Amino acid sequence: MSRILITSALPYINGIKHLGNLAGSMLPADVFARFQRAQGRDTLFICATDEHGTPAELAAAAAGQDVADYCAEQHQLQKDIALRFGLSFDWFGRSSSHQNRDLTQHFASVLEGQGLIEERVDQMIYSLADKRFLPDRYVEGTCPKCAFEKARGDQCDNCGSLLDPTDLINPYSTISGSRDIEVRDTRHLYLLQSKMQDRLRTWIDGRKDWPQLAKSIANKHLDEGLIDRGITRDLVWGVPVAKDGVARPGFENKVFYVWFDAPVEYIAATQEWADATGGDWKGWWRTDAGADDVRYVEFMGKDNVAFHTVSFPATLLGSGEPWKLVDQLKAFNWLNWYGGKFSTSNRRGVFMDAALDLLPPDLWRWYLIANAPEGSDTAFTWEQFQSAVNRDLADVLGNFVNRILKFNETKMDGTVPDGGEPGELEIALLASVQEKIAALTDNLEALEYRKAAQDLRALWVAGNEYLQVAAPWTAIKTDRDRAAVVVRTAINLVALYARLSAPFIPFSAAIIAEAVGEAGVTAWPSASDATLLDSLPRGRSVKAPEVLFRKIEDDQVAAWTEQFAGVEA
Ligand code: B3M
Ligand code: ZN
Repeated sequence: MSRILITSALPYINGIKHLGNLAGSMLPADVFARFQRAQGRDTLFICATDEHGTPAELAAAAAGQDVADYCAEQHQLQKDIALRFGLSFDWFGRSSSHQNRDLTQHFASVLEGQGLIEERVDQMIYSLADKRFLPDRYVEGTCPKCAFEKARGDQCDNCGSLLDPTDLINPYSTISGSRDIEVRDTRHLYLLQSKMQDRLRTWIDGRKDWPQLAKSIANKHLDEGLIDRGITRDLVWGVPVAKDGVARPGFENKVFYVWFDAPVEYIAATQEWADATGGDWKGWWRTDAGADDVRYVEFMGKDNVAFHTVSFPATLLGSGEPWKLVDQLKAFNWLNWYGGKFSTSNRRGVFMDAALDLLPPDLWRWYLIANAPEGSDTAFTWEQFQSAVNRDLADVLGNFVNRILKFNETKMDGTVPDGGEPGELEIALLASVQEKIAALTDNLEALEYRKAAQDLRALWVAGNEYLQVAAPWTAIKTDRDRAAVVVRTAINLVALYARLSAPFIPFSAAIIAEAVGEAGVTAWPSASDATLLDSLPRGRSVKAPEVLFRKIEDDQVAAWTEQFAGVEA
């Protein structure tokens, strides 16, 4: 398969995301996209803001803004920050686009045609104080499954159960706090997932190479038995329940549920991209238009897995149309802030904008990938972050690059030296580098981020160890040819590091590449290439860059620990 479609879970529009959101979908997706492009594969990396539903309405209300204006503003903010983090989306769309409206309405109508949607009269929570229905996040209460007291109407954050507002025990309005609540009849559309149980089971059983976390979550939901889900809401903001611009009778004041239209936006955002660039969206999404040879990989936090393994595939499969389904789904656990959660309201933890105000993006990228919450939840600590930056980036990579290039400038003539033949040390180094590149390539392909980061670090370490033993500063005193071999080999390693590090730390990698005259050279090296350590043209002038990675000092750690610890609610 030569074409790679990548989607990252769509960040909610309700404010700047924190480092956990970045670590759990957008960043690993970006590393994968960069890696695939470097291998020369035709890659399309899609993301968007998720703009509908109660989170958007509540956030706009809190900001005192009209919801459409709020979304437009926040979309631009998130887009700018993503760019500054180096997230290389081919398209960053908006789920409020007309493409998504049309496609969402299309899916609803074909699903209904397939007998998979029906109207039901539902009991919903109505707030007398607020004079309105309270869908999803407009209501909170005690979780019927785990007794967590602040479960939301759509999902319990404590145990992960998907809920309906009427499931909640002791519910209250999140608008007014009022418990003056009654259950009223209202008409809604239901997606009959129960009818899809067998088809989904067969499909998921066929996903042999799904990472474990995703597969176990999917099977848990199937084992519990799929239940029919309401896919409309009594809200104003969202995709109207209409077909071809004509409102469905009885649904004039209703919209589709945000989780019905959000995943559809993966496709609609590709249409937005196609409309803007002349690209061929069908070739990526329709198996009758060439998408059969696409490998589609999704990235998301674990709380999103149920929607991507059950509801969205139910929409695609149930339509009876030839849509491309996900091939691999990479899910992440939580990145916590020390023991607890990130919190905007309590100013706990670092959010994406604050992160960039403090330090360059690559430092965050490296730490977050090297410590990706893959096997279990992990906790950010400043001490770990400091050590990742100082030890890995500054002491190992940065030191190697600067040491050899500075030496070459002061003791040699500042060009890739000619002369001499590789000796035993170089032959051994080549074998070790080849082996490590093979491991790194395999781990990236297998979406094993921590392992991949370890492989990359091991490559950097191998360079330092080589220099230590080969000691060009000693050789130069007696044997200029030998010094030339060592320096040449090391400068080739520098160029190799630029290419291998680029998916992880693209900004620094570009500076390193530039230093050795390889700007824009990003092709992923082949592990079996015998010229890996001797491919730069001899005589090319090379130059040590400015300090690549500034170390984080203890007093900075102390100050930031306090600054981002949060205030009690
Ligand atoms: N916006 C939830 C989240 O960011 C949601 C993902 C939608 S993916 C289609 O966790
Ligand atoms: Zn619960």
